[in-house]
Amino acid sequence: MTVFVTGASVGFGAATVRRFARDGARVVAASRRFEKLEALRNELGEGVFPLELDVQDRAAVESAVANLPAPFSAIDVLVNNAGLALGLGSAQEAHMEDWEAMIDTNIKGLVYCTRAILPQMVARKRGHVINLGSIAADFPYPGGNVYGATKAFVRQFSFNLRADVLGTGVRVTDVSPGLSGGTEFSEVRFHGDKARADKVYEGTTPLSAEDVADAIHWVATRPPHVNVNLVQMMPVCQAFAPFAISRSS
Ligand code: NDP
Ligand code: 8X3
Repeated sequence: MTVFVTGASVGFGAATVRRFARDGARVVAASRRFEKLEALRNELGEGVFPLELDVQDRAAVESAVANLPAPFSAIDVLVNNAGLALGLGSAQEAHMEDWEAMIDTNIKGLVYCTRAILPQMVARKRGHVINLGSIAADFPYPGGNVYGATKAFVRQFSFNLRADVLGTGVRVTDVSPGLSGGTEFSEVRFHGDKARADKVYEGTTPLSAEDVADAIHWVATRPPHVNVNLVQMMPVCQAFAPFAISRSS
């Protein structure tokens, strides 16, 4: 099995590379920080192909996929994991640069990778696209604005992909985790403010990167006739908020 993981340098992506490599899969590990990908290859062996790639760069995505070395070029599983949240400000205050970066990565990057790899899956009549969504796709929260909307795109794109690939044997899954620690997610969201990021997880046992990698691995290893459409997962310490009501008196 050959797996292509975006956002593989840290977090869910690195855990996913480890999970599949442990089973003897060949894994293309793609992200911007090449030294972290090289470290993964050194840790896991020649079955890992480190690929420096910014998924926002459409030409780079197309060229990288077209020029993969032979043992890694026939991709069975694409894990569209590269993504980020930036900021937690309300829509009227948020920075347009943050919004653009989320749209360019979570939506456009995911679309570029999918479009570059899907045709070979359809031609081979097998393959699996696994997209990292989020509970933010389902449940709005203050400051989630564009991040949540990008993940709603991921959900709807995943389900629409299924409609298109019906009859080809290709599978599509949206894996949508909730509060997850042990990754750089909150540090990135708060622009490097580690103290603020750490507070997000204070007093909780969040999902770990390994929990999410397990879910990704599980959906990819079901029998070929089984398509898991959606995995929505939260840690036990997380549940749903009541509706917010603004009262004038
Ligand atoms: P991390 O910040 O730990 O990892 C994000 C990964 O994405 C990094 O490997 C980063 O690598 C990569 N990345 C970011 N931008 C680009 C880019 N332009 N091109 C290529 N790679 C990129 O986050 P998580 O592991 O926590 O999150 C992974 C995914 O899961 C994201 O899509 C996130 O939205 C989603 N998610 C996270 C949750 C959480 O609470 N942690 C919950 C639900 C969903 P590099 O910097 O080297 O490029
Ligand atoms: C990450 C989970 O709740 O921070 O997608 O949006 S949340």
